[in-house]
Amino acid sequence: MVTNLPAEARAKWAEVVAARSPEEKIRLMREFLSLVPKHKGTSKLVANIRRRIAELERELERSKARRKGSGAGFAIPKEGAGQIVILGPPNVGKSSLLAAVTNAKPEVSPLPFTTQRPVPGMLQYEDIQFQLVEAPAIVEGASEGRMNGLQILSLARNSDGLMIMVDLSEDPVGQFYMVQSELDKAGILIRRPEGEVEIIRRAHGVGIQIVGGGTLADCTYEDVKNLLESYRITSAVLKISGKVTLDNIEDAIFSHSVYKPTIVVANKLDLPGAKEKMALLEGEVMRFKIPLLAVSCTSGEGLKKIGENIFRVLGIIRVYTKEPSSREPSTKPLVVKSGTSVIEVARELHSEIYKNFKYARIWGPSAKYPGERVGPTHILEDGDIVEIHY
Ligand SMILES: Nc1nc2c(ncn2[C@@H]2O[C@H](COP(=O)(O)OP(=O)(O)OP(=O)(O)O)[C@@H](O)[C@H]2O)c(=O)[nH]1
Ligand SMILES: [Mg+2]
Repeated sequence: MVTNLPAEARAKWAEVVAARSPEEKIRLMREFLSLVPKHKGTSKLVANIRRRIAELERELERSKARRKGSGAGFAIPKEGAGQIVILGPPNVGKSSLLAAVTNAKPEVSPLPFTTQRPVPGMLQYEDIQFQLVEAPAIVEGASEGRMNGLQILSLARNSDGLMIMVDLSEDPVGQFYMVQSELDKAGILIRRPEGEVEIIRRAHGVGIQIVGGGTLADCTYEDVKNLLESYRITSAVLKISGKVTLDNIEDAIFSHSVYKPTIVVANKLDLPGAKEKMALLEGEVMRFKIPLLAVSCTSGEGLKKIGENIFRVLGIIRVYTKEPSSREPSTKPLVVKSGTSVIEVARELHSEIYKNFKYARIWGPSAKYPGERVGPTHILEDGDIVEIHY
């Protein structure tokens, strides 16, 4: 890990963060690299910074090209209860799946690289919808910019979750690891890390605040404060979850790694030999502790389970709000993160309801009995009906 960087390097990093233009950032990152001693302990950091310099340089080139009028970004506006980006090598059946489970009508063809731009479609799951977005095929070297790789990876970075798709008539294990390693090189993790850290820098005056449900595993608040100060970060909010180490925090200063809830879908289960390959794939995907589904877009087998798996991996719940004066709750649920409390729902609804909150009545899975009266910190569950009194 990156501990024990010389003080000049830490100070230089503060300049990198403060830099206004990409050109200046690139120059300062190069200067930063020249101040980092090169050994095993810093090799990950050095690789990370080099990648970001390369990314910035490519971004600069792209924005120059855009000004000349060629090519646009891949961003798709989000809709529904979550945006899931479908990632996979050419020809695995991404368009076939999108056509089978959503309202979209993408082109399906035996030729590789048929889909050239992202295609969105809505998937109905019970009373909510997810937005699936088929990304153009991803290839080895995407994280270095091959075949629109950077745009595809930024689509993935901005999503709520990912579906990695592989082909059971090819080498599904190799395909899975190819996609996983390109994501990893782009700082996108598909396995939930033990501790998650997000550093939100604030202009002045908040000091170092630690928020979120996590705990510090091997350090005290003072240690964190001293570490951040050595990088001249004196005003920031740290959102932590899980068990967070000092190393995790130092990593978060440099890299903007993100975790994306992910499911793996193995397609073409109808073809010969698919079941044997599925068994091999299971052994590998298991190590990431993420769901794996076998499907066939041709026969339809397994497709029904997709909605439920997305729902579970996103870690969301549906809450139905009800006015005290009315008999029926809303038919459209409010979709919130699991672990959400009654007062957080009040805040989502209206600032008046939040400010004047008195108590709530609950029906459903989290209620001890129908109409249980609860306070602001009561944690809700999927399917709860909430009646807020204020
Ligand atoms: N046997 C079989 N063939 C399938 C299945 N799903 C898709 N295919 C075929 O696989 C080929 C590629 O399908 P597409 O859906 O276009 O694949 P894609 O991943 O969108 O491909 P690109 O957009 O080019 O990356 C087509 O010939 C499909 O008919 C399946 O479940 N079983
Ligand atoms: Mg396609």
